[in-house]
Amino acid sequence: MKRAMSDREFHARLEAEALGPLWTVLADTLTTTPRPREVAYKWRWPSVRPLLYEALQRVTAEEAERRVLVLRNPGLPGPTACTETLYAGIQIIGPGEVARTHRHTPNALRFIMEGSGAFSTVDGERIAMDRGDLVTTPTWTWHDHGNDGDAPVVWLDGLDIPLVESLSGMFFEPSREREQRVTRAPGDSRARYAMGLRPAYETFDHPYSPVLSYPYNQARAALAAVARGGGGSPYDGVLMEYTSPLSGGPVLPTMDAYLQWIPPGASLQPIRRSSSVVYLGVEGQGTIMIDGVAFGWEVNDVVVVPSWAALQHVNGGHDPAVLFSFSNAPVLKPFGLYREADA
Ligand code: GTQ
Repeated sequence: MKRAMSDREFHARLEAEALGPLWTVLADTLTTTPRPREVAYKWRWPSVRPLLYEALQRVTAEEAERRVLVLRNPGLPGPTACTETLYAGIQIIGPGEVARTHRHTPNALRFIMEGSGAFSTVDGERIAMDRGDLVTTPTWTWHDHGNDGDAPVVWLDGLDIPLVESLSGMFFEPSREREQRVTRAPGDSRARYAMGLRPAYETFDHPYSPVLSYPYNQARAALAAVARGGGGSPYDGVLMEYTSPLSGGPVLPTMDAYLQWIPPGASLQPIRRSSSVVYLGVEGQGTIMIDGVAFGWEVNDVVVVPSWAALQHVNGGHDPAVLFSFSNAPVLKPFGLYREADA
């Protein structure tokens, strides 16, 4: 085709009209497979912990609203992005402190890493937070945190902040009450929905699990029992999903969560997934191979696995390895965007 003017000059005239050629960007847009900007990364607990305890001295929970070190993905520009859609942070609350009541559209989950005696009050129910527990504060639920113990309590926060931002769905509201009044009996959500029973006279009309707490002793016992029975997947070992007892689906509409057991000596099969996953070491140690690079992990290390990276779990030790993880798979699945492939 004959071109009277240079392409460069044509593209400049397009740009002046807020137009652009598709044909120069098509191959970088309709990529064969996902090409996320998020990169594989590991945050080592021995590096994070002293900085977290320094933050405890430097800023009060009152000043900070939430005293959190954000796990910022080196491949992403945003100040709060661990993956393209997921936020992760490590929060610390000292004895007697209060992280005041607020609510927001992002969903949150917490996995307790260190300490005991903390609690979150979620929509009027006081939820205990002890090491290994999973506690959720679903979208738009009022929540405040406290610590009645005599030592700091630390947990991993998982939220869908980058997703909510990208969808322009962010809403936030502070409460007039610094601490919520407790209006529900202890264990109310568990009694109503986690015992294989449900109140026959009420409907729970929210897109998230009515169970706000999944204590570690129960989750760990289930995991170990299934592992003893020889169960497991060739890719993940014994991978148990925290579920909503009503839907059987994920605990939160935008994030699913798992507790996982990698048997001693296991070198599992590699797999790619179009979800992004944040892993937290809970017991023992292991290695996550990501696109051929070894990320050795120990307790309280965090490892992020990008979408479509080749992922392989290895446990070269003599003890079982236990991992917690959360992912954005629930956002992908309804739209046909979730895929897996052998790697
Ligand atoms: O505890 O409510 O890591 O609102 C980020 C935002 C924790 C929280 C975070 C939050 C919270």
